[in-house]
Amino acid sequence: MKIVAVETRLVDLALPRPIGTAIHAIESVGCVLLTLRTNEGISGESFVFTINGARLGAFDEMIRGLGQLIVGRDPHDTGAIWSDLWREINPTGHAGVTISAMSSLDVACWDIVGRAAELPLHKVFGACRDTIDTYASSGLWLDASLTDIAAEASSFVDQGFMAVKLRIGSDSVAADVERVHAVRSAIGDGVGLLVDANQKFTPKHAIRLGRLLDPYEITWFEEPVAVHDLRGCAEVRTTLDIPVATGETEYTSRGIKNVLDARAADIVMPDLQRVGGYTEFRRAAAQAAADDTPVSSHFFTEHSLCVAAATPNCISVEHIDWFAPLFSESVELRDGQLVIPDRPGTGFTFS
Ligand code: SMN
Ligand code: MG
Repeated sequence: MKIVAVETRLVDLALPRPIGTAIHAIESVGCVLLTLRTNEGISGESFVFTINGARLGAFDEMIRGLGQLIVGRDPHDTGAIWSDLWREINPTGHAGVTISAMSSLDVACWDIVGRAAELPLHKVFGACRDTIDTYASSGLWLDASLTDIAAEASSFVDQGFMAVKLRIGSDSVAADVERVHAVRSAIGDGVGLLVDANQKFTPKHAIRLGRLLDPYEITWFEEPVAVHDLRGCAEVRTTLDIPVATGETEYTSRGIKNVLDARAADIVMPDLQRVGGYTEFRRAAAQAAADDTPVSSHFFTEHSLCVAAATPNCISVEHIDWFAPLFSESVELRDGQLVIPDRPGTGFTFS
């Protein structure tokens, strides 16, 4: 089997309303949709995105540029393709746009592998489970009022979610405690509550806030400090009783290794686009397993399900509905868990 064509399409998905985190103002997500075609009529799909579609053309150019290098290759050779592209990108660097492009090529190759074998990818990788825990993440934004986040949290519980993620990152500690209080009161004691600061805090601020959040049974405190401050993140983690989760902003298994080596996280959160597709997700997760550290996937709900289902130490998949319009199939929530699709490849096809 040989790859014969690399096709991309650019689409912009508007969010239902503009939203804010501690570091993002988001109106839409611009996506590059990739289709790799083979000489046997089987094709593979994947996508990468940028917030508000910013500089999306650079991602498209990088995907098509690197994609030309794998035309003529057998998509089953994901290991060799990864290593060859890794050498090729030395001048542009092993992060950012280049790794995002490699991620998309890797995921599309694996999709072909699954489709050619007529197997869902978790069965190809080595399945561990057919459902996985999740949490509602398409809401509870930092720019929403206390009344709105309480109502939104209740509606997630009504939809069947057993956990929700609240964005924090207010200037005052008291304001964030109020937000947590409002959501905990709305969802009751039996539902998981995660908080995500999107790197807003200094270690001291995060520790002060974390101590005050102790009574609220927080599942994890995500990205408490700047991504480069692994020492600060480790300080937050060792000082607080609340587990610390981080890793979505790291590139490749090397980035995740740095987090593990710094003892900066109780849970690492590889993001399919930044970690480098399924090939690097599995390497990152294996390193975390050797370190007795669980992983939880960031974004990419649809495309993370298969790899999460084949990762023994994966504890959950983030549920974000932004990319649902891209696909003909929908993710299924059953008893508060996501069902791993039994369809070939990633289990999702572009609509
Ligand atoms: C997040 C990242 C990017 C945009 C919105 C929200 C957040 C998450 O960090 O983990 O979902
Ligand atoms: Mg986050």
